[in-house]
Amino acid sequence: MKTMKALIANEIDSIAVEEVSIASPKVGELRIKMKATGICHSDLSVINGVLPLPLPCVLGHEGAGIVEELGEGVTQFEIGDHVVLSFVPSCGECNDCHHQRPQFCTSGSTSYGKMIDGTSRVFRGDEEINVMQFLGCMAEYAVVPAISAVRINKDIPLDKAALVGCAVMTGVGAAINTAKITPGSTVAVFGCGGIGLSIIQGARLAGADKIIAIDLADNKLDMAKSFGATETINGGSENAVEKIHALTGGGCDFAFEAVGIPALMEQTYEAVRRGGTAVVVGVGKMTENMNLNALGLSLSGKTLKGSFYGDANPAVDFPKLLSLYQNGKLNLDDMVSTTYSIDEAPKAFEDMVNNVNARGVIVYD
Ligand code: CXF
Ligand code: ZN
Repeated sequence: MKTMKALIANEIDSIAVEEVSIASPKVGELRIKMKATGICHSDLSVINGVLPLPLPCVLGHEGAGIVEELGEGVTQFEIGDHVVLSFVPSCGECNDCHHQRPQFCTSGSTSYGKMIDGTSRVFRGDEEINVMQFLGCMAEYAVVPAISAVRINKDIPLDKAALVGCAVMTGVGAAINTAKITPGSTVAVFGCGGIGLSIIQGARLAGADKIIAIDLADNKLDMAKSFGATETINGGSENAVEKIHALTGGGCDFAFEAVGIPALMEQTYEAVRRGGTAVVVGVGKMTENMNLNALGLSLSGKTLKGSFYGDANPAVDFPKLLSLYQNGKLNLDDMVSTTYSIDEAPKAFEDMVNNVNARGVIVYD
């Protein structure tokens, strides 16, 4: 057992940085010395109950660190390897993994909040603490399934690399893998958080001609421009759908929803031209539904798609994104707008709610 600080959601709307214990890795697991953890809206969704996870739970699902201990049977990693963590363990053996859909691997589906074998590694006294997405990496250490880790080059700064574990993979992947944006396309992105900004970067990489960013916060729209948006719309003071139609001559080719709000999902669908593609990336509430006109879907010939984890194969796509970063094509430096210590994690969440950052990142010694 090792003691460590971790950010724990104890009950709905109640978080605390606490000292807890973490056990050694078991068969097929790794202990990671965390170096950086991004703060994501999905962590907030666990805190406020939108994502119903068993509590108490160590938050964190977007992280990077260094392998410090190998569990029995682990041969694919060495101590000292640098890794980015994937929030879906991909076993490589199930039906979905065999069909190039590792983002839908079900290896952990019966042990949510625990490790894949259904037991915990994190303890507060005798009490078992859950972890988010088999990671719980908003902590000084994390014990994770080896199939949740992807080795990366040691010369990549880990605070930048961490973002590839969620926001950047989800966003760039939605643009490139899910929507398959083609050069010269017109694109609209609703919501300019870490995922929306990454969709904008993905659209830029795919050669989109117009990239229209929509948000309620003007500082987010300024950030959107710096990552590649060519026009911006403040959805609080303008009718976004009308303006997108005006800017694109009747609707854009691709539109993305990156917030998780049904009304915005509907606007995303309305924003695309006939035959265009609307992609929902935002994670909404289980209790809410979006409305589609029953006549319109067929007559408009539009495609409506969901996108989970950027339709990624983490083992292949994480290194690709990091190579784009190293070659100056993907801007991760400006995505990390503020770093915090683990003790400052509650402040980092406040800043996220107040739209302060492109991404806030917790860094560890
Ligand atoms: C989420 C999706 C639901 C599980 C946690 C991660 N994606 C992005 O934050
Ligand atoms: Zn996330």
